[in-house]
Amino acid sequence: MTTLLETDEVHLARAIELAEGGRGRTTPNPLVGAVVVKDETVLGEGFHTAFGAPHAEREALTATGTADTRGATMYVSLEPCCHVGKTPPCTDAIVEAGIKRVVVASEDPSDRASGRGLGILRDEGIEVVMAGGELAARARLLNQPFRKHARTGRPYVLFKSAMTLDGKVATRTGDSKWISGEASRRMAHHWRAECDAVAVGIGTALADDPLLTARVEGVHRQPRRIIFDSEARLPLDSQLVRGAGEIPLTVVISRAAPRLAADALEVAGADVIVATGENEPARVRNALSQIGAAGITSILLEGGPHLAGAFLDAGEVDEIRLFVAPVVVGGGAVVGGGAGGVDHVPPGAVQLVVGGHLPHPRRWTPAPVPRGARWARLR
Ligand code: AOF
Ligand code: ZN
Repeated sequence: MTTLLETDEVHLARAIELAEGGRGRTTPNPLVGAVVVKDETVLGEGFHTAFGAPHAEREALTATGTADTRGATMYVSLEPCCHVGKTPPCTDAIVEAGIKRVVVASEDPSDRASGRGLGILRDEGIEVVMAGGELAARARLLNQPFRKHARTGRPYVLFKSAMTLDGKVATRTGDSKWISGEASRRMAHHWRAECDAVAVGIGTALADDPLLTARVEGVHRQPRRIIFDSEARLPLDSQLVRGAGEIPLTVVISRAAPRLAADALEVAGADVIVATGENEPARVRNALSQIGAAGITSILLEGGPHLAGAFLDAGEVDEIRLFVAPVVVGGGAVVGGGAGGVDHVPPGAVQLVVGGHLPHPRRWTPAPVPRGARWARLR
């Protein structure tokens, strides 16, 4: 790690900002931004716009047009790649362009990267500078799903829930009217579209017959739906199963599930996976490994305190976002709403959304904690 000049920090911060432009379109690949600068003049900027599209480094170099890039510095939010994937190696493009210095905000933990590209650049006589501190933290924070998936093979889990002032939780999913207002509904639907998959337990699926799709303006794709259904009880005529042809559906069952029911779900178009393990947390981890192996890097976990509890026990909740509704439901039960409860958040009422990253022994959430974030300790 080397101390950056103030101008370096400005350009690197810009590269991180540019990376955001690809949000929701690059998965399972990371968000990456790059800037090419020579003699304090920005020659080109770019970011990775979509899965399969050119990498940020190539976009930025293309944007320099006819400018002479020899001797320039490249600022990039993620370590440049040196492999041939959907696109050729960025290290080749950097060398060909005559870049003499590369400033990198975060390392790429995936197997085919992990410093290899940086070594190649150094061998070519290019100065490589790794950022530390807040810029590095910001760059890593951009790509939490990519990073956890690369390190563990399991998807990043974002647990979303809603509760009242007196601690009643919603039984119903994102559309739940009695606890979520319109603003929180819209927000939650955007989160669905930004994740590779949305997961609920069978209890929620049976109670609500949900679609679990992202129904909000500006959405580019639908998440896979994942139902944790140990006994394969998901009805064949549920909306989830009926839509399985258009929007992928995974049903996670256990060995105890009746074979006939599991086969019927598969015939109806669902992907059925059998989670193995001695107890529920072990089965959650096993399911996540299988889901991760299928290329899912992030899951929005919705609905069902039971399922959320199993994920928490498994140590697999990475982030929590919680809507707090300004209503008091009363009554003794933990679960409120529905008959006898309030129907909706009063019009104009302010809803809070609080959240934070959970501490984890194998952190993909870096220190320091960026401004505005808070640790949430649930246990
Ligand atoms: C990106 N965009 O701007 C950078 C990436 O299959 P490919 O060729 O698109 O390669 C994807 C990998 O390349 C990705 O997992 C990451 O390790 C590396 N860098 N990826 O999608 C980019 N710079
Ligand atoms: Zn690349």
